[in-house]
Amino acid sequence: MSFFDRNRKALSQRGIDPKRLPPGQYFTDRFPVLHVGDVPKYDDLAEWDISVAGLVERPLRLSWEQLLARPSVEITTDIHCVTKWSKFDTLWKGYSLIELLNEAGIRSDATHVMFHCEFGYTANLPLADIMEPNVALLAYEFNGEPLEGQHGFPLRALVPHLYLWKSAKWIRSIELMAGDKPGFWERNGYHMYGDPFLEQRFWGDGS
Ligand SMILES: Nc1nc2c(c(=O)[nH]1)N[C@H]1C(S)=C(S)[C@@H](COP(=O)(O)O)O[C@H]1N2
Ligand SMILES: [Mo]
Repeated sequence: MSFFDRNRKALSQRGIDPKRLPPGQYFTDRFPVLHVGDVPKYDDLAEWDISVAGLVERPLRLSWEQLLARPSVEITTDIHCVTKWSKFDTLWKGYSLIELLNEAGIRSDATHVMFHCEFGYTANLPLADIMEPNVALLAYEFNGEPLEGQHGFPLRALVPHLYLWKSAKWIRSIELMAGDKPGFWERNGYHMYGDPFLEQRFWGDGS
């Protein structure tokens, strides 16, 4: 039996439905760290802000304090990385992404969003994917603790139904766009959408 088969079997023994593990994935209790480039350092979050730009009625900029003052939501969810690890029942706290976009007023011609992060990392996804409340967060806590620097402190996107490269760490701006555009990994061989259950890892993988 292969590593992947043994791993999937171990899931049932833990009482977790193996259907929750997408094809080609293994589960882990660790929380691997993956990114390109450096981890940004913030001496003073008074300098930090998050903005909403592009096809919105009222471009918007919030300070760290303003973001924290808004009602938070918590979600427990499974996460799936294209490098084949998945993690079950992770707990995140943050601000509902769609609430922030609605506050800015989504224009009717907007169809996609682009996340913009420190050092130029970007990730794209359809707006339709995040219209429901609490499917995507701007997360600042993981398992009850502030995000660690390497996992995105102070703020990361969390879009758990897509491969984790879409969950952009160190996010600073969200751009509303008419039509889709590739982000960092999407320009470098990864799938434009990235559904883990359809194994949309790379360009040309099934839709
Ligand atoms: N800003 C930024 N966000 C990023 C990345 C990155 O390189 N830069 N890598 C992505 C990828 S490929 C993955 S798998 C996840 C990993 O998140 P983790 O390090 O918290 O496990 O972050 C995503 N978010
Ligand atoms: Mo990744």
